[in-house]
Amino acid sequence: MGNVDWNIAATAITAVISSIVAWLFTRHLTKGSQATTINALEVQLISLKEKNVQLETQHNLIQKDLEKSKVIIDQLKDKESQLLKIHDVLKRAGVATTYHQPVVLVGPRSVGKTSLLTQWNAPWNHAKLTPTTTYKMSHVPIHDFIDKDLKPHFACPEFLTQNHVHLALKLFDFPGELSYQEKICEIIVKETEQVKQNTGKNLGIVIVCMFDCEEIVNGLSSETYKYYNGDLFKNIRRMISHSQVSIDKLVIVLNKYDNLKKHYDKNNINDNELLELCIDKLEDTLKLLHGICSPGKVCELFTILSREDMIFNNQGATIALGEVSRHFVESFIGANATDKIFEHRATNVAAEKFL
Ligand SMILES: Nc1nc2c(ncn2[C@@H]2O[C@H](COP(=O)(O)OP(=O)(O)OP(=O)(O)O)[C@@H](O)[C@H]2O)c(=O)[nH]1
Ligand SMILES: [Mg+2]
Repeated sequence: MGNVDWNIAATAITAVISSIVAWLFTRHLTKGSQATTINALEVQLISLKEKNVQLETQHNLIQKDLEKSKVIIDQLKDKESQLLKIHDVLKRAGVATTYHQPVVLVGPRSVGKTSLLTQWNAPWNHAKLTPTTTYKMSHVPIHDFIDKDLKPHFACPEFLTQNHVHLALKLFDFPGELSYQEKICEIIVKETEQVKQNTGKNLGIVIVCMFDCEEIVNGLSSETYKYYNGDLFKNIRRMISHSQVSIDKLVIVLNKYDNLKKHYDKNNINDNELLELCIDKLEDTLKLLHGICSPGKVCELFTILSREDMIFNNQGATIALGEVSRHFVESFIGANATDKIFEHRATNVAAEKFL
């Protein structure tokens, strides 16, 4: 019994000692791993502290940027309200577009080309005229209207606004000398191209052929015949066949009617008869213009354009203006509205000479 107990006690003691040794060993091991963990945590802590410092620095920078952004936002808000005001003004102001009908005044010396131009663009100018020495271009306003389609504003293209359309003549006056006919041809070609391009319409040139109609009394002067027999009209015909020019209207202006009338005062002949007589007498010269446009585009009228006694004596300048403008204005606002603006028409007796 005593032996058995001792064995049990020895076994128990051995187990207890083993457990103690194991516990001590484990404890030793645990202490080692805890130290490692602590070290790792300390390293992490240091790095987190560094990160914290970095984040704080970043935070401060962002804070500063935010302050700056707030200032910029306030400035942009001011700008926005300014722009809205400008938009409002632009919307009400609209844009203006000007289109020009090119018109050339041709004829020999002293028939009254510059007199017609002056009555159209500066009728208040009564100064004495001198022969034209070089060609000159002037603008003559003919009609303004507001387009039914809105147009992008040039200052802010996404903004559609009212389009105020101005229609005007681009009027060319030349010295009445043969040598200038080459220049006239050059201008006709250039202007035909430009009017089509600028308007996007199938438009052309208007030619005003001027005559001193008193010449029919004694037969046309050789200067007049030579002028209309010059290269100008031959070249125009050639250029038309090459589609380089197109003529929308030919207005025959029989100027100095006051002088002509004096010769027929006693003959009891009315204006229409006198006009037919003139066209007959001009037949040979008008034949030189044959083919530059269709008969339907030809018209003629008497004018008195002298500056003396201008208010009471003048005749025809307004009708002539209507005739040079009519086709052009019609292409923008239609025939009915155009007829209301240019009520009076010239006659087209000369058309038969163009058949
Ligand atoms: N009696 C009369 N004189 C006119 C009339 N029209 C113009 N004149 C005069 O004729 C002269 C010549 O007129 P202009 O207009 O200079 O003639 P133009 O065709 O321009 O002449 P150039 O420039 O030399 O080619 C001027 O003295 C005008 O006052 C008219 O209807 N009747
Ligand atoms: Mg002149």
